[in-house]
Amino acid sequence: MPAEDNIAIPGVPSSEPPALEEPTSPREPLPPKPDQGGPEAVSPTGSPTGAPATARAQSGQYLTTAQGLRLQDTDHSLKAGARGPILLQDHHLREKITHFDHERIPERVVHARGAGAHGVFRSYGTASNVTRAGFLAADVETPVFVRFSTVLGSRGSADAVRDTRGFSTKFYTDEGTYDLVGNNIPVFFIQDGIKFPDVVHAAKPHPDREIPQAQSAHDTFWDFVSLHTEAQAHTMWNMSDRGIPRSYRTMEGFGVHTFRLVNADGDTTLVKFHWKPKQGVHSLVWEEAQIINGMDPDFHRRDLADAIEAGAYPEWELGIQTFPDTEDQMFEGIDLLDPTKFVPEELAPVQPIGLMTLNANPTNYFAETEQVAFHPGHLVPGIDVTNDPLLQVRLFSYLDTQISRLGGPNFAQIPINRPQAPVNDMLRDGMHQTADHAGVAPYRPNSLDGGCPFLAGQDMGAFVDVPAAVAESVKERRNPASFDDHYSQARLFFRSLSAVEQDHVIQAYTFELGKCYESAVRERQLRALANIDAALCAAVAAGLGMPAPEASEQVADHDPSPALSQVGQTWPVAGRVVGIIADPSSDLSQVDVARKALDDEGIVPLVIAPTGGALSSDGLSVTVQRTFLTARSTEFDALLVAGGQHPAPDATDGRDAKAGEPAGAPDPRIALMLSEAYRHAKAIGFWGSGSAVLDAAGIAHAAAGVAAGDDAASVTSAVSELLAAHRAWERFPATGAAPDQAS
Ligand code: HDE
Repeated sequence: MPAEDNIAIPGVPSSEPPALEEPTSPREPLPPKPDQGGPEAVSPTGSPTGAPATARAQSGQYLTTAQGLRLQDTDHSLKAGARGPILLQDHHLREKITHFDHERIPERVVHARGAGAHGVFRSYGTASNVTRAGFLAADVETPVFVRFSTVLGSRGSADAVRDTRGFSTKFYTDEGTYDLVGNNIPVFFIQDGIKFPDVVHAAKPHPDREIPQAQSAHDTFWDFVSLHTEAQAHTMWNMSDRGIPRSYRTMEGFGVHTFRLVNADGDTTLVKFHWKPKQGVHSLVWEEAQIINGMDPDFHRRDLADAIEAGAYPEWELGIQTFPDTEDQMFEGIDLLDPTKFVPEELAPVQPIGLMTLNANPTNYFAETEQVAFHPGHLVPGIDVTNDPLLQVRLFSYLDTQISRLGGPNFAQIPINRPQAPVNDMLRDGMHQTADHAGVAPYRPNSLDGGCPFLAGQDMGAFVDVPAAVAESVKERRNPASFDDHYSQARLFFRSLSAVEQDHVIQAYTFELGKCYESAVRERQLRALANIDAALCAAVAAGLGMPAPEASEQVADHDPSPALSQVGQTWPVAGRVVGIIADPSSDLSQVDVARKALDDEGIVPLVIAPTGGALSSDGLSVTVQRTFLTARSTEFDALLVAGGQHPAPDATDGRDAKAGEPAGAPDPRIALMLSEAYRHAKAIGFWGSGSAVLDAAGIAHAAAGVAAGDDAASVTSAVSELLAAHRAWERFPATGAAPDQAS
């Protein structure tokens, strides 16, 4: 093994390297990998079992049936002779195939595609004045499981699609499990949950051909959101860079609804929850996202797991915006019960209340990430709901959906869903009951089981519904008038973005509407844009080749919120991925300097060379992680060029179309990689013979975001600085659509 291989590259499949030949000596199952964790070992009713983590999985050295019977053969069915028919008596075959036939469960109707991780939440105690939730008291540590997701796609769909992302957190608190089931966008499509099936039917693939998968760029989606104009604020966020996050690690999270906190004195405060990523908020470029979806549909899932495996634990600060619990539940003219509205941070600052660190990958995707069941109604004392009509419907929906998804009412007993607080619930029997309940009296009051379980008072940690007043009213299907403003916050969001971000929004609308077949749908959406921002509408209309309509409504102007822009700051670089392009002519000592410098900063260095194996010269050897065939620019946040002039042996367009014309030096795939990275505003650094490679790719040495130098150390440090700003947007002039550009 090369000496410098002490730099660990994430992605290792197993906890021990495999032998070349099939192992035949019986031994115990391998332990989980060091980066993996699992649900706490508690009984179905929340009692600690003390069992070691490995006891969760398979045990014993030999293959057995589900009943523990050891088997001698699992490759041949029991047949009437070597060429004869299979016998029905083959109990092992029937058990194996029957179980396989039922391996799949219904995927989530929305948020089917997800990735999960374990972690811990440490509370600062700064929320103790507004909530009596025990896990929010000072310095309390609570285990968490988080599931990130896209909304629209099926379970096997691509990660880097334009979509909202789910951000669900399960806090296993001492007072019962608390779920914060949020999104990466603080506003939602609809104001009343009764429309949820409609918006989802519109956004999912068309029911006749079942296309397009995991996309909003189609007629039914834009038909719905242009008719239900309350959806315009959310779609504006979707069309912004927030719709294509760089990573789950670089997303904000929002509880969306307003919740009601209650403190020890019974005082109530209205709040909105925010997750702020320590890694910063970053996004992909649309072309990059499209390439990723082909090259690596698991991009976000892999990124999360690799970062945790590499020890670059993602962190988010939980924060709250607080509002007085007034009778009208309004704040600065914003209706706090309208989930299509957010409150700008400039009006109500986000106050940090704790830090979440994700530090372990799931041991088994299905057992944990697929079977985890979130529910906005999983509350703890000190956190209560409001009358937001979207939240109210969710309070019904999430329990109900698990019954068909997880096969019955006992899903809370699945290990990942087990509370880590004592459970004594009088719920009995049902499909998949795994608790062996003792006693004869699952009812209250009783005397036969000694009266147990007893009711707790508030002083004993009971959840007590806030006695919130309900105004005298009539039964009716109607929204309050304050829900009528559908455009002012879409405008506020758009006008808060920098010019480069506005350019992306214009392009996203033009792309999505350009994919719609019906011009009536496009035109109707343009009418909505006309009410949001005339310059935006004009730019999109120009791209579509359609006239820009006039605004039809007077829309209130709000002050922009600079906090909404993602650009203009610097962020930590740990967990990013840098590709180092090298070939046999590269100075390997310099390549090694770059690798070590990146590793020291927590950045993952991947060496890209003409062929696999290792590059060796002068007694130095560097392991190759990617070849010119397997690498694509999209995997890297930045590129360092330490060579690449030598075309690989497979650089012929017959073998790899990417290696097409012009053939020769440097390998055309390196030129492609560099030109993509350049277009996607990524940092590029080079030294030595890298200079000729940049020339061949047509990249100016002095271009913005390009770092040149004589040695790897200085170039790597310059690239790391560029990475901290995420992208070199100044490489391209941005026009944006400032309001004064509107005619
Ligand atoms: Fe969900 N949503 N939702 N949703 N939602 C589900 O629950 C639903 C809404 C969100 O990682 C389902 O267990 C209704 C808003 C996330 O397991 C289902 C309404 C927000 C996840 C459901 C909403 C969300 C879900 C599907 C309108 C952001 C993934 C499977 C009233 C605040 C959770 C499941 C995970 C999942 C219903 C609106 C976020 C069907 C009826 C608003 C992150 O119950």
